[in-house]
Amino acid sequence: MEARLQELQQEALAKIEAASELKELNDVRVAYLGKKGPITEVLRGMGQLSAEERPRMGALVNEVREAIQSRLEEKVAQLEQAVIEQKLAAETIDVTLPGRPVQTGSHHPLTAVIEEIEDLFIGMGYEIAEGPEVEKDYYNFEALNLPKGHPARDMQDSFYITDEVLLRTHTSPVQARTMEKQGGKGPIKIICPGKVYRRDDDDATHSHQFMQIEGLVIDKNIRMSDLKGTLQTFAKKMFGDEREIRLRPSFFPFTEPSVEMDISCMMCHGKGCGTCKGTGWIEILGAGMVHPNVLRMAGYDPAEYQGFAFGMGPERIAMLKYGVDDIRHFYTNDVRFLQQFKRA
Ligand code: 2U9
Repeated sequence: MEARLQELQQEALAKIEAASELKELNDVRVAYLGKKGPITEVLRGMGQLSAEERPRMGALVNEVREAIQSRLEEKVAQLEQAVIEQKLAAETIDVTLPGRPVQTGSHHPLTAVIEEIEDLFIGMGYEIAEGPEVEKDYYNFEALNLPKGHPARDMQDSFYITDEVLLRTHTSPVQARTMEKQGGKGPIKIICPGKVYRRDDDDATHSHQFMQIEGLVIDKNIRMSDLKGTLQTFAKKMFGDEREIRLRPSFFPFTEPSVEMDISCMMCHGKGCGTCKGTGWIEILGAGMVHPNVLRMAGYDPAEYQGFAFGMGPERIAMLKYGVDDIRHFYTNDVRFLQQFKRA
């Protein structure tokens, strides 16, 4: 019986050593320490022993059980620790690795320029006004001193929907609507950004759809000097404090006098280069004092109120700012073009 117990203990300990899974250890526990196990069988045979033998054999059985149980507990703890360590190793993060760049979007270059211009004028006290892109002929032309028959109204230059409705060719109708809404009373200080449409063949500098930002200031005692100061401030904030501006006489039906504003070339500082076509100056926008006819048609008395207005094309400004050579890049959504403008 003693030899059997020693044999069982060796067998069980050998299986415990060889076990690599917790389940195997459980199988050993059930096989050797369970009610149906060989040690319980030995215990059943204890009845044949003498009274002197029984206590010694009983103690031996307990020693064997103890030896197997404690080795099982050690091995279970060992395997459980190994599982934890495997898990930790698998989940270990090397914090010294460089971070994965997060794919972020970025503003479209045109949006960035429009928002920069809007912020500049909002900082100067202007409000943003918007209006319909499908516009009445009256607000797009007549209210802007462009009566029927005026050459600027030629059908081939505009997308007419009906004789009286068209896609607006500038954002000036928004200013005309705002003046009319004011009923000829009170100051106005707005900028009007938005899409405009011209019936034009697209090429590197022309698009049938493009953006415009126009501005309008109406108040008492508004002078040309107010316009010049505003344009100079805009030019310096937008293109650099060292920029100079010059105003050249021009003509627009809705302003009198009308001017075109140039800024000194930021590439050659006035010497002459490709960007400024050798002139040292770059045309940025058109402007002028609001024509009295426009004031009157909107209900303002030109003897009491005066105003100035300006208009610019953000695509042209973006092309200058970013060195873009074809206006169509702004509209074809080519990722190769757009991703060059990712946030720095
Ligand atoms: C009202 C009165 C006057 C808006 C003006 C310009 C000059 C101008 C063009 C520049 C390039 C449009 O983007 S562009 O093609 N615009 O030069 N626009 S003054 O004058 C107004 C507008 C509304 C009631």
